[in-house]
Amino acid sequence: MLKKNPHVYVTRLLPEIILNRMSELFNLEVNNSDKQLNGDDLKKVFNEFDVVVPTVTDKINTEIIKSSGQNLKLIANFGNGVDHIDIDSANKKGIFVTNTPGVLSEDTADIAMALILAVPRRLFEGEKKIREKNWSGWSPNFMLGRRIYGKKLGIVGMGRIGSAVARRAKSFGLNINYHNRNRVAESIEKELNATYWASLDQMLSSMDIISLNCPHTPATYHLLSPRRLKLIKRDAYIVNTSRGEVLHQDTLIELLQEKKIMGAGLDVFEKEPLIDERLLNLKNVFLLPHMSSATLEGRVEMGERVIINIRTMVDGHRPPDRVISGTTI
Ligand code: 8YV
Repeated sequence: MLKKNPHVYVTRLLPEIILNRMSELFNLEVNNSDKQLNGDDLKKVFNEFDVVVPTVTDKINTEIIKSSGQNLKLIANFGNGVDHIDIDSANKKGIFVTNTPGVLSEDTADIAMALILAVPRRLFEGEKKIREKNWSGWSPNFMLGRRIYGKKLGIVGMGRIGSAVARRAKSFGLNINYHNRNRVAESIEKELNATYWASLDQMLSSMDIISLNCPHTPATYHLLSPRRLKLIKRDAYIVNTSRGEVLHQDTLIELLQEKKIMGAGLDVFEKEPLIDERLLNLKNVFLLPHMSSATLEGRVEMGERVIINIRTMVDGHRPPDRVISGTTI
């Protein structure tokens, strides 16, 4: 149970409308510098406050959880993925963890779809030619990409975001395939005309485009391992809007360099915000700075979910978006 006017700490600047609402409802403190907090800062915050609202940039490991004081009851994450939070340690200490599911699925799926279109059609290379004043005019063999229509798309992780990608991709004439922990309902398979692959290996080796849409959990860390990445067809593309850790980045880079995978669209990376220099030198990759859920509407809705989770707990109920432990795909 949380006290009526909980002392809430928000680790990054959120949309103003959300911070204003929060300050009406709670005894609020915000990291107005908007700079990522270091371990010591986090320990201090965890020790002092009743509720902490972190984001993906806060690494909340066992040590941080251990430093939490008697008052800390809730880690109300601003974001869907919770791989930066040691949920088991939190739960053991009786601290609830919540996230903001659902509200960023469509925005994330838009960017996944944009990458699915942009990489095979070489949009970024074309734009670069113009910007660099390097375009000498049309010719039949200029900037040839690969057709999207009719290609096989393999979705790894058919949750909310994966299904939203599938709906978009279907309308672009892609053939939908998926691998997931559980097979989705028959009605959804029918609606999406989707084929389920129990074997991820088999799916990977047959697809033209692969989209990663599963959460990062211990079970999905390097799910696309070096061995699995090598199963992918030479003329296939990979799009990742989930987490960098879901694929073995080093191997992906090597395969791209050796032209054993045709191209990649990456919105997430291992060790963000560091970008491996080798990626910058590759022509066949399109890189985005973890922005797939970055819409004003999405951020406001994420903030609203955070408020609902805190308020529900203040009212003595279980917060609706409680996360018990990392799930697998
Ligand atoms: C968010 C994300 O922007 O919600 C997620 O899991 O990856 C992002 O799109 C970020 O998590 C905010 O904390």
